Amino acid sequence: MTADALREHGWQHAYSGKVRDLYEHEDHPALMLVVASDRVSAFDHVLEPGIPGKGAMLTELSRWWFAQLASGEHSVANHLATGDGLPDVPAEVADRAMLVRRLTMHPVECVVRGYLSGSGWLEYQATQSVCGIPLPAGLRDGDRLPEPIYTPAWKAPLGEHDENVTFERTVELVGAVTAAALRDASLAIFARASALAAARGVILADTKFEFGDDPTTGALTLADEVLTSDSSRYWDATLYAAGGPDRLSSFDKQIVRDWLAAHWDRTGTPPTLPAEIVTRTAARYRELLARVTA
Ligand code: PZK
Repeated sequence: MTADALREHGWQHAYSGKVRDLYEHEDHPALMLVVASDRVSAFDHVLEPGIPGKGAMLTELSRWWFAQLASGEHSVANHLATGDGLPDVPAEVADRAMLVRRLTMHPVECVVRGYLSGSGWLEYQATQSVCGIPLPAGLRDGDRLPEPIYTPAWKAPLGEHDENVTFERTVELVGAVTAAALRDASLAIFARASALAAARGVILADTKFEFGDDPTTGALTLADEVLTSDSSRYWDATLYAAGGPDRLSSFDKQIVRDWLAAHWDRTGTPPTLPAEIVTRTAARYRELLARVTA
């Protein structure tokens, strides 16, 4: 139904990620439509059923962050399309779709970490460094870093896992000027966003940005989704400070992950999520949105 509605409005499917879909318009080659679904993935599988409202909530959070970051002192350009003569977005996807300008994307995932967790924690345990950045000894999972670090990843072809790389490798991939611009913009945005989140009782542990160049102006432009719980790790500041076993429980699909880990041996097709898990997960997304945008 959704694909039909989009096609009737001239939108052709371009490609799909695990949880989002990208469309092109026959009459507007300079634009794209990013449509967030209610799909949720964990342990590399897309699960059934979806989380009602997830696509709309994450889209609302992205839009809110784009607006915050576009205003003020260190404003950053973003890919949202505005103005006259734009094509219709079907009402049925409007709340989970972003109409964007087509950019020349840089093949670098711009990850910033203020805390050590996830793949950074794994790499640290093996090397005491992350993406070539040496770190102090004795850090534990979830510890705050002395200062936020830029830990880029190379965007692997669709379906493959992104690969952590050194800053020097990004210089080879995109050139020295762009590599430095990506790093500096990422660290600046992270500083702004984490301060704002902290004021609302939420720790922004890490996040991933994607940038492209605007083909008309050449300006470095923030793309993709931004600072959502799919692209970021958010923790509850109160739980973190209390130091209990749930102190690193993410404001995302943590409930789904925990349930799956207890009910699935990770072979074959994952089981269907119970209604209670779906409801609690939706509530968690809702709470993050309410807190951050309060
Ligand atoms: C673009 N993606 C990732 C997002 C998917 C895949 N403004 C832009 N211009 C050109 N390309 C992209 C964007 C953006 N955003 C983003 N891949 C290309 C992606 C959503 C669904 F399947």
